[in-house]
Amino acid sequence: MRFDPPQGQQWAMAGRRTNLALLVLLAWALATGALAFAIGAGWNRWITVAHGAGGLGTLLLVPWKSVVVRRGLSRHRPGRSASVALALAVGVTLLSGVGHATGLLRSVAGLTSIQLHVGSALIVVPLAVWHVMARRIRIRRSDASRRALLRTGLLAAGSLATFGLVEGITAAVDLPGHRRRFSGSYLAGSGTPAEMPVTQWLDDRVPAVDPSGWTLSLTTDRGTAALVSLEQLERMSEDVIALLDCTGGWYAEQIWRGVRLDRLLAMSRQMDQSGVRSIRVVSVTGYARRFAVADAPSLWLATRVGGEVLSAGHGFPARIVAPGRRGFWWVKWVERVHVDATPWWWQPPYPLT
Ligand SMILES: Nc1nc2c(c(=O)[nH]1)N[C@H]1C(S)=C(S)[C@@H](COP(=O)(O)O)O[C@H]1N2
Ligand SMILES: [Mo]
Repeated sequence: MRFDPPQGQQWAMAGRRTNLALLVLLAWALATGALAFAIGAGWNRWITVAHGAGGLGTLLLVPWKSVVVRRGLSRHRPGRSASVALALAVGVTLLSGVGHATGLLRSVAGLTSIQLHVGSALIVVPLAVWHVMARRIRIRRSDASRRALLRTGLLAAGSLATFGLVEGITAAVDLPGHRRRFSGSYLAGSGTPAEMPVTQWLDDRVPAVDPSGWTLSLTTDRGTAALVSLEQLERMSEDVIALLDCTGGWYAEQIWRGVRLDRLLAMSRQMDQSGVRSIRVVSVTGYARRFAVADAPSLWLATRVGGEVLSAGHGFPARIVAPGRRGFWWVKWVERVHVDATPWWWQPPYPLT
């Protein structure tokens, strides 16, 4: 004869599974979201699909989670307000994510929906860590059973279907979100640099660079290898059509004019050495990114866009043009190019300022 556990215990088990599934979905959304910011290539489409499905999947669990929440609230445990804050932050993250994806909500109170999305997600992380510590989920052998696998498969299929539904509606009603790039970004000022947004990664400010006092320093660990004037740069420049795709959620293609980095390095024999592994491009403001030396032939130091000298906001006098990379690689207001033996990946995955 089968033994049926009493109602309460059955619910406790369902609750435990719901919590575990939510935790996995949150971790999944966080990982895919971070990855989507890192990738500029076309296969980023699959990451954004995985990200959207993971996020929307949490909605499928709301009926079960609401039972868990009701039971939890009735027990008056400490940390209740932190749990409510977590729920709110998750809600804001979901709303702003869907708002951006559909185009129904592009900005709130001076913040773009992406800024809101990332900001609230970063609030979710510590709260979720606390929540899991305070309300421990015990992992059981049965979590890896065939039944559990089946449930996981159902949740994954349901999440993808929900994502497909949102995408389908967006397309059918022709919401703005239908005309986004694979990265999820919206078109903004292609071919018209003046209409392209001026964006900083975090807290950088547009500096006023005096062209008469500006020279580009090419440096190695042993010191300055060469100084390059703006006129010299201009003389070595060529046109390159490249698309800037900001993680803030917009993109634009422009005709840039700049010097290819491998040709720039070739100006000094000290720069072009065999032990050199990476190129660190440093802004007047201190903002910097490191590139693999092997990538130098597909990177440019640009002085012009759309035939005109760069505006202050867009990086005057010189900025990196990095086709196929997300916007935060396109260092503006460059004053120094440094080469050394450090591997390119020896840097935070995203800028810290
Ligand atoms: N020095 C510096 N360069 C920077 C940034 C920054 O904050 N500081 N932001 C980057 C980011 S996130 C983007 S999307 C592009 C935006 O370029 P734009 O302002 O010319 O559109 O610049 C990049 N270069
Ligand atoms: Mo950006």
